[in-house]
Amino acid sequence: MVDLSTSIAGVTLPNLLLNASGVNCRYENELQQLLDSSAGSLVTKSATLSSRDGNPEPRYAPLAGQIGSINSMGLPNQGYEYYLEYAKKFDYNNAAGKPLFISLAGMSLPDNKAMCEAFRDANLPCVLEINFSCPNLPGKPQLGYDMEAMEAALQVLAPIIGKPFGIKLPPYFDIAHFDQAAAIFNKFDNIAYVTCINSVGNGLAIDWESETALIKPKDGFGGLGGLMVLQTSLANVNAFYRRLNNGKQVIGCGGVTSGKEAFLHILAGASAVQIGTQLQEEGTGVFERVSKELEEIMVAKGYTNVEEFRGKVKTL
Ligand code: RRO
Repeated sequence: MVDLSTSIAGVTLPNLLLNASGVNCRYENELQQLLDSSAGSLVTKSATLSSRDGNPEPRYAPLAGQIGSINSMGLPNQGYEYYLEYAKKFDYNNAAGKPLFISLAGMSLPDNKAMCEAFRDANLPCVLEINFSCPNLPGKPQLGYDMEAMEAALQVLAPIIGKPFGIKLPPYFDIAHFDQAAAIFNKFDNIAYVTCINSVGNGLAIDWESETALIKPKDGFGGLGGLMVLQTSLANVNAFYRRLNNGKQVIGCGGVTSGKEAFLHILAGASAVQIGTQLQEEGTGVFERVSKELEEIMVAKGYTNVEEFRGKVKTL
């Protein structure tokens, strides 16, 4: 049989598939569904200092033809204390061996600082993933597109977190931006991984019959995910895989609907693979199906573990 296990930021995942933050992970019962599934780990909904209801509905829509989704959720979450309490009672010795990732998305640097301090003080074995890339807050540009502000934030947060952590990045579309962002991340020893990518920000989906935007917030503008962003995701995974040093890893996210796309993410350099839109559409059974499909591809190609082909995409 083949081995789908992986290690990231000092924790071992029995299976390299997990949810994308934001999907099926706002409430404890949803997190339990992930624990009960074949996912190898779970990451919580990005948390803010105080709980938020998020943007008005409809705020998520799948797109016709199964090409992906658009969302402008607006960071609905229970507030970081809810996820801190969850992390405190989480069974880190669970029989499946699944580690816990906690996503934080403060509305300001002081908010991020306060949340990181609270998690540091709790001294738990969960891994923090700092989200620098929410595209859906009216009036708030993404930190991930402001290199100076992102570096300044990391200078404050990385020492507070102290131990290995990850950051969730927006997609970049220019080689100079890959270079600049990677040069910043390489300055921080305890950045263990980057997750590429968050949704492709500010698309507009319109129903041609009703001539109406599919979602309500921001005049219909929202982040794109799913199959239509696969190649952008693969490029970002590979760009950072090639540029990051000192063992920094990449988690792939974007466009995974089957074992084939999971395989492509690993070939591009991903150490783990998150599933967002397809999880939203299919439910937590997606993990068993995609794991099985990935295993079948590996068997057919003669691979027994993911290290054998990670990052080994061939170029012409
Ligand atoms: O809640 C959201 O609107 C949201 C977030 Br925080 C994010 O990081 N990515 C996304 O597509 N939606």
